[in-house]
Amino acid sequence: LMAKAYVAVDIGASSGRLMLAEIQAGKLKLQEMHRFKNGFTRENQHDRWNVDHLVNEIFTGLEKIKAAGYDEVRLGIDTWAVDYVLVGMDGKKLQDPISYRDARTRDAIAELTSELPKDYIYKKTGIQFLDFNTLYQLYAENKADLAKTDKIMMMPDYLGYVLTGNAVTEVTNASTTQMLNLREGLFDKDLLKQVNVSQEQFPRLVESGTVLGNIRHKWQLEYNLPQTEVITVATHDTASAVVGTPGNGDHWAFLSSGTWSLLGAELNVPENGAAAFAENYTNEWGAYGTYRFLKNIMGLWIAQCVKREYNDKYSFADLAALAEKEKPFQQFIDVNAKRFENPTDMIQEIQDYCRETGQKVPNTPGAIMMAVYSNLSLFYANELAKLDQILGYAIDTLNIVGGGSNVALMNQMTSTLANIDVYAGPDEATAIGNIMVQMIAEGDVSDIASGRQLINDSFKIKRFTPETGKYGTVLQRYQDFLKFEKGKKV
Ligand code: LFR
Repeated sequence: LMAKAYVAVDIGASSGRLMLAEIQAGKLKLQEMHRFKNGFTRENQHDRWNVDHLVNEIFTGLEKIKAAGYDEVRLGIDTWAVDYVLVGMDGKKLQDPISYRDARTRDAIAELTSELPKDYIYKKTGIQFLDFNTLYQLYAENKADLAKTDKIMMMPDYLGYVLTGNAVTEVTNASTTQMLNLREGLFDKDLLKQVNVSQEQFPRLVESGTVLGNIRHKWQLEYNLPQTEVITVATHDTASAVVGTPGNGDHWAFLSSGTWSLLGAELNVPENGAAAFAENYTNEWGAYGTYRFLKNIMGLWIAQCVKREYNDKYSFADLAALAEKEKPFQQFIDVNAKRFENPTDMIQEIQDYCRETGQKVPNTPGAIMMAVYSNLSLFYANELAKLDQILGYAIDTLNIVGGGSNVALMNQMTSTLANIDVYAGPDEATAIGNIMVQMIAEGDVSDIASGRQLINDSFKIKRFTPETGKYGTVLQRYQDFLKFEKGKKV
């Protein structure tokens, strides 16, 4: 008898993959079956995702899995958050969905919060203010399109809907809309009203780990697919990444390092007091009643843009090797400055930033990448210090997962700057977390704690320890720099 096979469809802003997992001899075995590119393109005045392409790639991946001899699989889908598809009365999408990096929401926070105050929204939702939250996207949405909308489906829910014909709104991702009420556990009526959307326009809310249904017969006829049961996992990629992070003890922090760097801690009770509000920390809902208390940091997006602007002449490994030859901390950069969110030319933007702040301008690929890695590491260390303060205990280890966990240079710098042990890996934590929720739903793994133990036993995790004192007062000086820069823009 063949072991049960599980498939994670994990789609990020820059790439997607289908990973196949099985438990063999007490270990989780993971295989990449298909990988494809993702990205938004400018169409009809907006930056849009090509969702039909994503659906096709899922079918291609499933065909490869069938060809490899798997006749029956479970499947879960996770993607980035906040973006949604408007579905009309005929059950079809009205248009290709607009990316959260599109400029349409630039002034939306200011406009909406002039009507409903920020602290009021934060108390209700516990969600950080990011201008691309679904709340502001819906606020900026074309009113005629919204009126034609039967259902608003979050990205992974939409993909699940296309596959099975069944529509739900899964909570880990729905929480990133900044429209769920923490106390009631439902969409908040005031916030819905503020953006002219009715509760009925969202498919019913479900927890992660529920069965969505079998893949439609029509797709089975059109493609050569295995028999596939879709399970609604923790559909927000970051929620899956945290499930897939094998933290130890009670005081670990996670850093999910991909297009974004999501740094924070897993909590059982949300932390939406004054300090969390002041530092714009978020309480996204996790699987099994947990909260992802974290902050979004610009992350490898900066590196992805730099790589693309060098026409992909260098791989990420090449870029890291070039950076290693440079001196760290040659300039301070607020990596979370808005200007880095979607610039026309990232390299130019970094150079302009350094020029405008009177610092050395990096000119070679190595120097630019060292500036990026140095400042991401500084930013992480600064946020770890804030986490200690807000949570009232000392974080003792940082688990870095995702593609960024392969950058040893950054792992080591972060460990030294923050003066804590860093555990790096697994790099496919998101797919692993996706699969873990399926395995728990199917009874193959009993709970999240044993799931994390299984991850610890199955994957190589590297440890980095602080080289105490090596960088002197650089973190302190970086913190002063950030304060100074913040004070400038009033
Ligand atoms: C990471 C992520 C973040 C979310 C951002 C936008 O891929 O899902 O958690 O804030 O993308 O959706």
